[in-house]
This record gives sequence, C-alpha cells and structure tokens, in this order.
Amino acid sequence: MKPCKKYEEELKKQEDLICRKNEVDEGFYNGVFDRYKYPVLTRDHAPLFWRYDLDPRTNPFFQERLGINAVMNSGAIYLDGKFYLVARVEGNDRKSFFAVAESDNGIDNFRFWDYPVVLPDTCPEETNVYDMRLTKHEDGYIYGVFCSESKDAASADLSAAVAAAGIVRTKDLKTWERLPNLKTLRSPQQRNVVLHPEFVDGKYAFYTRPMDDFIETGSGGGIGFGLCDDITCAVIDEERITSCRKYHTITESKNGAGAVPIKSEKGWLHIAHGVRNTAAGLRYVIYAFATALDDPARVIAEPSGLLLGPRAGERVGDVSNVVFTNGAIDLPDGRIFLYYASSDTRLHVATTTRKRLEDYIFHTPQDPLRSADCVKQRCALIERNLQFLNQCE
Ligand code: M1P
Repeated sequence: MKPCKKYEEELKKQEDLICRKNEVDEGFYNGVFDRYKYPVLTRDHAPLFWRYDLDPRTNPFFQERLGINAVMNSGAIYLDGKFYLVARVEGNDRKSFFAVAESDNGIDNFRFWDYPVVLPDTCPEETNVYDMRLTKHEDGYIYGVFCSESKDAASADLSAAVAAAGIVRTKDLKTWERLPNLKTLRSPQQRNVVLHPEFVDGKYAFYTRPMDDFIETGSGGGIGFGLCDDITCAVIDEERITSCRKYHTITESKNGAGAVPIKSEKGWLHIAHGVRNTAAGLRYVIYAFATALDDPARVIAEPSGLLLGPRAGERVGDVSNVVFTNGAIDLPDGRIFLYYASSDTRLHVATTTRKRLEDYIFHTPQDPLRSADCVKQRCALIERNLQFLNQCE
C-alpha cells in the first residue's frame, strides 16, 4: 500500500515552499531593519500528515481532514546554533496550539517538528492557548508564557471570555512542565505577558497587560510590570505601568509587550505592539522603547510612532491591518531577528542589529503629541538638512 499520487504532488509543492530561499526585499528601506520577500511560516508549511489521512482506504478522495487555518504569532529562541520558533498554529476549528519549527539560518527553511507541543492539560476550563513568549531565564530554564483563554462562566454571552497568563518551562522545547497560571491580584484579565530574562531585586519580573475585559483594556493604562517571589506559584500584587497608552498615538486603544526585552549597553530594548481604533477596525502596529538597565520598568527612551506597520499583502488576512510580534532572536554577534505575524495569518522575519535598534530607539525624536508641535519638529529637521545640503555644495 502506498500513499496516493496527489500526496506525492502536494509533498513536492510543500518541499519547494520550505526550501525556497528567502531574500531581502530590496524595495523597502528605512535604515532600521530589512524586510524579506517571503513569509517564514504559513499554513502551507504544516506537515501534510497533520492534515490528511494518508491511507487511501479511509480517505479515497485524499481530503484534508484536519485543516490548518493560520500559522502566526511565534515565540523565538536561538539554541546551540539553531533558530527555533514556537508558533501559534490555528486549526480550521479556530483552536490554536503550539508547534516548534526550526531553521539553520532563521530566514528560510523553517520546518515543523513531527508533533505539535503537547502541553500538560492541567486547566479543564481552558479552551484556547496562544502567543507564547519564550524567555531564556538566568535560573537555567526556558519559560513559555502564553495566553490561556476560557469561557467567562459568569456571563450568558457566548463570546465572553477570560484571558490569563499560562506558564510552562522546559530545557529542550520537548518536555514541558506546566506551572499554575499567573495571578495578578489587581487585574482581572491578562494577555501579552512576558517574563523578563533576569531576576530583578532577586525576584521573577513579568511585563503584564492589565485589562478589565477580554478585548478592551478599559482602565488598564498600558504595559505593566510586576515582581513575584516564586514562579511555581506566581502571584503579582502591584503592577507599575511602564509604556503607557496615550491619546491620539499608536497605543491609544491598547498596547502589549511583544518580544522578550533585549539587553544593550544603553538599556533594555523592548519591541511591543500598539493598537488604535479606526473606521475599518483595530489597527495593530509594532513599536519600540527602552527601559533602564537598573530598573526595567522605567522608560528611558520612547521613539515616536511605529517601528513596523503592515504593508502590501501583510495588510490582508483573517484579522486585517495587523502586525504582531511575540518573539525576537538576539544573536551573540549583535544581529536581531524579529518575527512578526501579519493579519493573524502568516509569519515573517525582519532583521536588524542591536546597534541599529538602539540607535533607532535613542535617536528617533519623541512624539510631541500635537500636530502643531509635530510640524515644528519636522521643520527643525528640514532646516538642519537644508543647511547641511547647502554646506555640502
Ligand atoms: O488580532 C490581533 C491580536 O489580538 C490580540 O492582541 P491584544 O491582546 O493586544 O488585543 C491577540 O489575541 C493576538 O493574538 C492577535 O494577534
């Protein structure tokens, strides 16, 4: 007995896709990062044996039995010379799960491991899991912090849900130990929680996103920060706001921590997402800021506006006009690989260096918050440039 001819054809198409060389998109330039021509992971990267029953006796029409709808928001880590993504894979049934894909160079040839991540099933009420951030912590573990979503049992509304931060840890991305979900005593819901890689005052430090509700952050002022003594029973009492939401900016509706902060000479470099509302729905962009090395909650540099927004085909997908990141790799040689998903559908990479990102964060002017002051800011730049060009003649 052999798989059918269609299987061989589909397998060949998939191999061509996985092995396709990725290239810098030369049409894009901003001096901060490079974009790439092709996504690094899509639903078509999911192994055929995750989706089809390959036995012609039980699947005579070679139909997809368990389809994959999207591959997106990935945690990222570099281990022993390889790039690993723990991607959010969403089935046609809308449930997400995690799966590890690896590559030798971080920009193409990502291949999923044979089996998805099987998390210990310790929360019977948990319906969905997504958006894992991977932190190589100084305690020696790799932690995965993700959104654990359950139906809001107190509400008759079928779409009412509760988001909490699930915590797992591993040493090899294969065996995962589940710890109790993070408890934040003053915030009813949490999403976009990231574990800081170092102890702060001898404690585990989390970036949080206090929210009153599942979708709206309500009174949540921005990205929070809290400490806890014991990660095996993580409880945060007080959350300080680090990067706060501001009126008429890219973070007006909400924001959330993204990649694990990157340590540079000048501070902790954060790559996060900001959301504003529009007539066409919420628009998600990626932005950056820095916090102090001796106090990772204190913002010390806050460039104006977005670092990376959705462009061209990235604008369209299941949730259009969205770019979202929950993973970046900070290589020992100073290169940074930022993994971002577009429109909750596919995953891309953008590359930069620690020095370039630092320069962007510390030398891009702050948002003056009013059009009149923005014009003054731009005129000052124009004036300096015209003087410079005159001098050059
Ligand atoms: O649909 C866009 C993003 O929405 C959520 O982000 P936030 O909590 O900031 O609204 C997340 O569910 C994320 O997965 C998703 O990409």
